[in-house]
Amino acid sequence: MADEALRSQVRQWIAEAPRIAVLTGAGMSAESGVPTFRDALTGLWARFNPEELATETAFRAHPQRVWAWYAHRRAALVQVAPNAGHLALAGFALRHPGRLTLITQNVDDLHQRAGLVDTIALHGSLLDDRWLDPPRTCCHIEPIQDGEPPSCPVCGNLRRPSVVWFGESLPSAALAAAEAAAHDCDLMLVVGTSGVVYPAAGLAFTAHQHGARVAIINPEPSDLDPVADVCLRELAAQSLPPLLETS
Ligand code: BJW
Repeated sequence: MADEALRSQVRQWIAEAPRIAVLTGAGMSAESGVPTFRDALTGLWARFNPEELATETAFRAHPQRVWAWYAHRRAALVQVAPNAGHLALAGFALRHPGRLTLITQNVDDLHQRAGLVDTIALHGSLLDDRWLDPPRTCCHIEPIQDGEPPSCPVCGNLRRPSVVWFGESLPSAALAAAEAAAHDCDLMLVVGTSGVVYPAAGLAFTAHQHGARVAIINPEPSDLDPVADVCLRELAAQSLPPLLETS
Protein backbone atom coordinates (compact mmCIF):
# COMPACT_ATOMS: atom_id res chain seq x y z
CA MET A 1 0.00 0.00 0.00
CA ALA A 2 1.21 3.54 -0.68
CA ASP A 3 2.01 5.75 2.30
CA GLU A 4 -1.22 7.77 2.03
CA ALA A 5 -3.31 4.58 1.88
CA LEU A 6 -1.57 3.26 5.02
CA ARG A 7 -2.18 6.56 6.79
CA SER A 8 -5.91 6.50 5.89
CA GLN A 9 -6.11 2.91 7.08
CA VAL A 10 -4.70 3.87 10.49
CA ARG A 11 -6.97 6.96 10.63
CA GLN A 12 -9.97 4.72 10.04
CA TRP A 13 -8.88 2.25 12.75
CA ILE A 14 -8.50 5.16 15.18
CA ALA A 15 -11.95 6.46 14.30
CA GLU A 16 -13.56 3.04 14.81
CA ALA A 17 -11.67 1.43 17.72
CA PRO A 18 -13.61 1.52 20.99
CA ARG A 19 -10.42 1.08 23.06
CA ILE A 20 -7.05 2.40 21.97
CA ALA A 21 -3.79 1.79 23.84
CA VAL A 22 -0.80 3.96 22.95
CA LEU A 23 2.70 2.80 23.88
CA THR A 24 5.32 5.51 23.58
CA GLY A 25 9.10 5.58 23.80
CA ALA A 26 11.89 8.12 23.57
CA GLY A 27 11.20 8.93 19.88
CA MET A 28 7.91 10.49 21.03
CA SER A 29 9.88 13.32 22.63
CA ALA A 30 12.69 13.56 20.07
CA GLU A 31 11.06 16.50 18.29
CA SER A 32 10.78 18.27 21.66
CA GLY A 33 14.58 18.09 21.82
CA VAL A 34 14.91 15.22 24.32
CA PRO A 35 17.60 12.77 23.16
CA THR A 36 16.59 9.15 22.57
CA PHE A 37 18.61 6.32 24.10
CA ARG A 38 19.77 4.24 21.18
CA ASP A 39 19.82 6.44 18.05
CA ALA A 40 23.26 6.09 16.56
CA LEU A 41 24.41 9.71 16.58
CA THR A 42 22.15 11.58 18.97
CA GLY A 43 21.06 8.89 21.46
CA LEU A 44 22.15 9.19 25.09
CA TRP A 45 23.90 5.83 24.94
CA ALA A 46 25.95 6.72 21.89
CA ARG A 47 27.95 8.73 24.43
CA PHE A 48 27.40 6.86 27.72
CA ASN A 49 27.45 3.22 28.71
CA PRO A 50 24.08 2.28 30.29
CA GLU A 51 25.74 -0.30 32.48
CA GLU A 52 27.75 2.54 34.01
CA LEU A 53 24.79 4.81 34.60
CA ALA A 54 21.33 3.22 34.59
CA THR A 55 21.76 0.51 37.22
CA GLU A 56 21.64 0.42 40.99
CA THR A 57 25.11 -1.12 41.03
CA ALA A 58 26.45 1.86 39.08
CA PHE A 59 24.80 4.33 41.46
CA ARG A 60 26.19 2.59 44.54
CA ALA A 61 29.66 2.52 43.00
CA HIS A 62 29.69 6.06 41.57
CA PRO A 63 26.85 8.06 43.16
CA GLN A 64 28.26 11.46 42.16
CA ARG A 65 28.78 10.49 38.53
CA VAL A 66 25.29 9.01 38.14
CA TRP A 67 23.61 11.84 40.09
CA ALA A 68 25.39 14.42 37.91
CA TRP A 69 24.20 12.68 34.71
CA TYR A 70 20.60 12.77 35.94
CA ALA A 71 20.94 16.35 37.21
CA HIS A 72 22.10 17.36 33.73
CA ARG A 73 19.13 15.61 32.10
CA ARG A 74 16.69 17.12 34.61
CA ALA A 75 18.00 20.60 33.92
CA ALA A 76 17.64 20.03 30.18
CA LEU A 77 13.96 19.09 30.65
CA VAL A 78 13.20 22.58 31.93
CA GLN A 79 14.05 23.89 28.45
CA VAL A 80 11.67 21.59 26.52
CA ALA A 81 7.92 21.48 25.96
CA PRO A 82 5.37 18.94 24.73
CA ASN A 83 5.35 18.73 20.92
CA ALA A 84 2.45 18.54 18.49
CA GLY A 85 2.31 14.75 18.92
CA HIS A 86 1.93 14.94 22.71
CA LEU A 87 -0.75 17.61 22.27
CA ALA A 88 -2.64 15.60 19.64
CA LEU A 89 -2.80 12.57 21.93
CA ALA A 90 -3.95 14.69 24.87
CA GLY A 91 -6.56 16.44 22.71
CA PHE A 92 -7.93 13.11 21.47
CA ALA A 93 -8.20 11.78 25.04
CA LEU A 94 -10.09 14.91 26.05
CA ARG A 95 -12.54 14.63 23.13
CA HIS A 96 -13.03 10.87 23.66
CA PRO A 97 -13.14 10.24 27.42
CA GLY A 98 -12.32 6.63 28.35
CA ARG A 99 -11.21 5.51 24.87
CA LEU A 100 -7.46 6.07 25.04
CA THR A 101 -4.95 4.66 27.52
CA LEU A 102 -1.50 6.21 27.29
CA ILE A 103 1.37 3.98 28.39
CA THR A 104 4.81 5.55 28.27
CA GLN A 105 8.35 4.34 28.87
CA ASN A 106 9.44 7.98 28.99
CA VAL A 107 10.53 9.64 32.20
CA ASP A 108 10.24 13.22 30.90
CA ASP A 109 6.62 13.92 32.01
CA LEU A 110 5.82 15.53 28.63
CA HIS A 111 2.57 13.56 28.16
CA GLN A 112 1.45 14.69 31.60
CA ARG A 113 2.46 18.30 30.83
CA ALA A 114 0.43 18.08 27.60
CA GLY A 115 -2.63 17.31 29.75
CA LEU A 116 -2.71 13.49 29.91
CA VAL A 117 -2.60 13.38 33.70
CA ASP A 118 -3.48 9.67 33.94
CA THR A 119 -0.55 8.57 31.79
CA ILE A 120 0.82 5.19 32.87
CA ALA A 121 4.52 5.87 33.44
CA LEU A 122 6.24 2.46 33.34
CA HIS A 123 9.77 3.70 34.03
CA GLY A 124 9.05 6.38 36.63
CA SER A 125 9.85 10.07 36.40
CA LEU A 126 13.06 12.00 36.03
CA LEU A 127 11.55 14.85 38.04
CA ASP A 128 11.17 12.84 41.26
CA ASP A 129 13.66 11.20 43.53
CA ARG A 130 13.41 8.75 46.42
CA TRP A 131 15.54 6.97 49.02
CA LEU A 132 17.98 4.38 47.71
CA ASP A 133 17.51 2.13 50.76
CA PRO A 134 14.29 1.82 52.76
CA PRO A 135 14.13 5.01 54.86
CA ARG A 136 14.60 4.81 58.62
CA THR A 137 13.17 7.25 61.14
CA CYS A 138 16.39 9.28 60.95
CA CYS A 139 16.14 9.84 57.20
CA HIS A 140 15.67 13.42 56.14
CA ILE A 141 16.98 15.34 53.17
CA GLU A 142 19.99 17.57 53.45
CA PRO A 143 20.23 20.56 51.10
CA ILE A 144 21.76 19.52 47.76
CA GLN A 145 25.48 20.18 47.52
CA ASP A 146 26.92 20.73 44.09
CA GLY A 147 27.40 17.42 42.31
CA GLU A 148 26.49 15.32 45.36
CA PRO A 149 23.33 13.26 45.74
CA PRO A 150 21.54 14.46 48.88
CA SER A 151 21.95 12.03 51.78
CA CYS A 152 20.64 11.49 55.30
CA PRO A 153 23.16 13.15 57.61
CA VAL A 154 22.64 10.40 60.22
CA CYS A 155 22.76 7.08 58.34
CA GLY A 156 24.09 8.17 54.92
CA ASN A 157 21.08 6.84 52.95
CA LEU A 158 21.18 8.45 49.50
CA ARG A 159 18.48 10.04 47.37
CA ARG A 160 18.27 8.53 43.87
CA PRO A 161 16.26 9.41 40.75
CA SER A 162 12.80 7.84 40.84
CA VAL A 163 13.27 6.00 37.55
CA VAL A 164 13.42 2.27 36.82
CA TRP A 165 16.94 1.02 36.20
CA PHE A 166 17.92 -2.24 34.50
CA GLY A 167 17.24 -5.24 36.71
CA GLU A 168 14.62 -3.36 38.76
CA SER A 169 10.93 -4.17 38.84
CA LEU A 170 8.51 -1.76 37.21
CA PRO A 171 5.94 -0.11 39.52
CA SER A 172 3.44 -2.94 39.96
CA ALA A 173 0.23 -0.89 39.66
CA ALA A 174 1.48 0.80 36.48
CA LEU A 175 2.53 -2.50 34.92
CA ALA A 176 -0.79 -4.17 35.81
CA ALA A 177 -2.75 -1.24 34.31
CA ALA A 178 -0.60 -1.34 31.16
CA GLU A 179 -1.02 -5.10 30.77
CA ALA A 180 -4.81 -4.79 31.17
CA ALA A 181 -4.94 -2.03 28.55
CA ALA A 182 -2.81 -4.08 26.12
CA HIS A 183 -4.96 -7.14 26.70
CA ASP A 184 -8.27 -5.31 26.22
CA CYS A 185 -7.53 -2.82 23.45
CA ASP A 186 -8.80 -3.02 19.87
CA LEU A 187 -5.94 -0.94 18.50
CA MET A 188 -2.44 -0.30 19.82
CA LEU A 189 -0.40 2.61 18.50
CA VAL A 190 3.31 2.10 19.17
CA VAL A 191 5.17 5.38 18.84
CA GLY A 192 8.92 6.02 18.91
CA THR A 193 10.31 2.96 20.64
CA SER A 194 13.02 0.55 19.56
CA GLY A 195 11.06 -2.21 21.33
CA VAL A 196 14.13 -3.76 22.89
CA VAL A 197 13.38 -3.17 26.57
CA TYR A 198 11.10 -5.55 28.44
CA PRO A 199 8.53 -5.89 29.90
CA ALA A 200 7.34 -2.71 28.08
CA ALA A 201 8.00 -4.13 24.61
CA GLY A 202 5.99 -7.23 25.47
CA LEU A 203 2.83 -5.11 25.64
CA ALA A 204 2.73 -4.91 21.83
CA PHE A 205 2.90 -8.72 21.64
CA THR A 206 0.09 -8.96 24.20
CA ALA A 207 -2.11 -6.62 22.16
CA HIS A 208 -1.38 -8.54 18.95
CA GLN A 209 -1.99 -11.94 20.56
CA HIS A 210 -5.37 -10.77 21.87
CA GLY A 211 -6.55 -9.67 18.46
CA ALA A 212 -5.82 -5.94 18.51
CA ARG A 213 -4.50 -4.18 15.45
CA VAL A 214 -1.01 -2.78 15.98
CA ALA A 215 0.22 0.32 14.14
CA ILE A 216 3.79 1.56 14.56
CA ILE A 217 4.96 5.14 14.04
CA ASN A 218 8.74 5.22 13.76
CA PRO A 219 11.06 6.48 11.02
CA GLU A 220 13.24 3.38 11.50
CA PRO A 221 12.56 -0.35 11.78
CA SER A 222 12.02 -1.60 15.34
CA ASP A 223 11.97 -4.96 17.11
CA LEU A 224 8.17 -4.72 17.23
CA ASP A 225 7.66 -4.58 13.46
CA PRO A 226 6.88 -8.33 13.29
CA VAL A 227 3.61 -7.81 15.22
CA ALA A 228 2.58 -4.65 13.36
CA ASP A 229 -0.30 -4.55 10.90
CA VAL A 230 1.03 -1.23 9.62
CA CYS A 231 4.37 0.57 10.05
CA LEU A 232 4.27 4.28 9.27
CA ARG A 233 7.86 5.41 8.72
CA GLU A 234 7.15 8.87 10.08
CA LEU A 235 8.08 11.25 12.87
CA ALA A 236 5.72 11.30 15.84
CA ALA A 237 5.06 15.03 16.02
CA GLN A 238 4.29 15.18 12.30
CA SER A 239 2.34 11.95 12.03
CA LEU A 240 0.04 12.04 15.06
CA PRO A 241 -1.84 15.34 14.57
CA PRO A 242 -3.39 14.43 11.19
CA LEU A 243 -4.13 10.90 12.39
CA LEU A 244 -5.87 12.00 15.59
CA GLU A 245 -7.28 15.44 14.97
CA THR A 246 -9.88 14.34 12.42
CA SER A 247 -11.49 12.02 15.01
C1 BJW B 1 11.37 8.30 16.58
C2 BJW B 1 11.67 9.64 16.38
C3 BJW B 1 10.59 10.49 16.08
C4 BJW B 1 13.52 8.63 16.89
N1 BJW B 1 9.36 9.99 15.98
N2 BJW B 1 10.15 7.82 16.48
C5 BJW B 1 13.00 -10.21 28.57
C6 BJW B 1 13.91 -10.47 27.57
C7 BJW B 1 15.20 -9.93 27.60
C8 BJW B 1 15.58 -9.10 28.66
C9 BJW B 1 14.68 -8.84 29.65
C10 BJW B 1 13.41 -9.40 29.59
N3 BJW B 1 12.73 -8.96 30.68
C11 BJW B 1 13.53 -8.14 31.39
C12 BJW B 1 14.72 -8.06 30.81
C13 BJW B 1 15.90 -7.26 31.30
C14 BJW B 1 15.80 -5.79 30.94
C15 BJW B 1 15.75 -5.62 29.43
O1 BJW B 1 14.75 -5.41 28.83
N4 BJW B 1 16.92 -5.69 28.81
C16 BJW B 1 17.01 -5.53 27.36
C17 BJW B 1 17.83 -4.30 27.01
C18 BJW B 1 17.60 -6.79 26.78
N5 BJW B 1 14.64 -5.17 31.56
C19 BJW B 1 14.69 -4.72 32.80
O2 BJW B 1 15.69 -4.85 33.50
C20 BJW B 1 13.43 -4.08 33.35
N6 BJW B 1 13.10 -4.65 34.61
C21 BJW B 1 12.57 -5.87 34.73
O3 BJW B 1 12.27 -6.54 33.77
O4 BJW B 1 12.37 -6.28 36.05
C22 BJW B 1 12.12 -7.66 36.29
C23 BJW B 1 13.45 -8.36 36.27
C24 BJW B 1 14.37 -8.05 37.24
C25 BJW B 1 15.59 -8.72 37.24
C26 BJW B 1 15.90 -9.62 36.24
C27 BJW B 1 14.98 -9.89 35.22
C28 BJW B 1 13.74 -9.25 35.25
C29 BJW B 1 13.65 -2.61 33.62
C30 BJW B 1 13.87 -1.82 32.40
C31 BJW B 1 14.19 -0.37 32.78
C32 BJW B 1 14.53 0.48 31.58
N7 BJW B 1 15.08 1.71 32.04
C33 BJW B 1 15.48 2.71 31.05
C34 BJW B 1 16.20 3.86 31.78
C35 BJW B 1 15.20 4.73 32.55
C36 BJW B 1 15.91 5.76 33.35
C37 BJW B 1 16.62 6.79 32.51
O5 BJW B 1 15.98 7.49 31.71
O6 BJW B 1 17.83 6.93 32.67
O7 BJW B 1 14.32 3.16 30.34
S1 BJW B 1 16.51 2.01 29.77
C38 BJW B 1 15.86 3.04 28.48
O8 BJW B 1 15.28 2.18 27.49
C39 BJW B 1 14.71 3.84 29.12
C40 BJW B 1 13.65 3.72 28.05
O9 BJW B 1 12.36 3.94 28.62
C41 BJW B 1 13.85 2.33 27.53
C42 BJW B 1 13.26 2.09 26.16
O10 BJW B 1 13.93 2.86 25.20
P1 BJW B 1 13.08 3.51 24.00
O11 BJW B 1 12.08 4.44 24.56
O12 BJW B 1 12.58 2.45 23.11
O13 BJW B 1 14.19 4.43 23.29
P2 BJW B 1 15.25 4.02 22.15
O14 BJW B 1 16.29 5.06 22.11
O15 BJW B 1 15.70 2.62 22.31
O16 BJW B 1 14.40 4.07 20.79
C43 BJW B 1 13.93 5.30 20.27
C44 BJW B 1 13.14 5.00 19.03
O17 BJW B 1 12.53 6.20 18.58
C45 BJW B 1 13.99 4.47 17.86
O18 BJW B 1 13.37 3.30 17.33
C46 BJW B 1 13.96 5.62 16.84
O19 BJW B 1 13.97 5.16 15.49
C47 BJW B 1 12.66 6.29 17.16
N8 BJW B 1 12.56 7.71 16.81
N9 BJW B 1 13.01 9.85 16.49
C48 BJW B 1 9.18 8.67 16.14
N10 BJW B 1 10.78 11.84 15.87
